Amino acid sequence: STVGITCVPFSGGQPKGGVDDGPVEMVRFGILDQLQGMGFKVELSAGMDKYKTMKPASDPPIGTLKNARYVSAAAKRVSEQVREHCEAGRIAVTLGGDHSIAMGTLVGSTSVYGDDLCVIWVDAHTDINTPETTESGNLHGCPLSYILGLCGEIGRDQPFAWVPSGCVRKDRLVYIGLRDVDAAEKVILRKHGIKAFSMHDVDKHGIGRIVEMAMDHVNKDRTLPVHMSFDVDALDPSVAPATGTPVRGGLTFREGHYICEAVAESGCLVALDLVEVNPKLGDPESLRQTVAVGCSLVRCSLGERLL
Ligand code: DIR
Ligand code: MN
Ligand code: MN
Ligand code: MN
Repeated sequence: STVGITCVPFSGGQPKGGVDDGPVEMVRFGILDQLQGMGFKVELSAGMDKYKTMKPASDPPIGTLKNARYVSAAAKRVSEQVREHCEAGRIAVTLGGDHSIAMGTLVGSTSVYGDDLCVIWVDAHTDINTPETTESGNLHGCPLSYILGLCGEIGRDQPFAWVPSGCVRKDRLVYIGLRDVDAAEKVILRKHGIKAFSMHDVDKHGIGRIVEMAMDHVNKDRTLPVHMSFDVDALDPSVAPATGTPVRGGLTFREGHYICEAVAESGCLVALDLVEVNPKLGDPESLRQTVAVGCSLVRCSLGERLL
């Protein structure tokens, strides 16, 4: 089978430079060859450098939102590249870039798989602020509010009018790894009954049980297509230090890999995002370690086995 890779060197959804170098570092580390070595045909989306040139000359804040036009243009292009992969029956793997690009990956995958699509969001954060609730104004903290159709007026306006609001069903989203959720986001989760497993839940039940419960929630019969969006900051900073918003108390190396292995075993994965690797943060060893773990999570999600 074929893997369709989209590299998105984009950092406009948050203030720290460097996360736009994530994809090129993962490619330099050998992710394409590694996937070929696993027996996949690898199809790489063309024109990744174009993302660097999409910044509009003028992009004043919309409410508190920063770089809204830039984020919108990049995410729209991502959605087209991911859609092409999904249409061709490839597993769409998107290498970020900050997590705002998931607005594009999910529009791309749902445009092909419709509202059957299940989303497993692995992250320290919920990324579900609306344009009304975001305190930071950073769009990497907001993609899911657009996708689920939770935004008020500001969100439905330009430049994001191209996002089909509500393209993912609220009962087909599940989180794993949470430990840094804004007060307003907690209200949103509760109000809409969105299933979420925090690090407390991982401690309590163990990662095996958590992944099973997460799958049972969104995909009881294991027949629906799954899109996993993996923010590397879900891992503990001791495992993945080179990321923009590290939070203590995260997933261990094995817990992160277990999630990917279990998703691979389900046979349901149609799309995968690996985001927020920032090679500019930290020393060379932190960088190497984070890029290596990012590549390894991608391989495991695509079925690399220990035995
Ligand atoms: C915070 C942090 N909830 C925000 N979010 C992060 O800016 O909306 N997401 N770091 O990855
Ligand atoms: Mn995060
Ligand atoms: Mn983020
Ligand atoms: Mn995130």
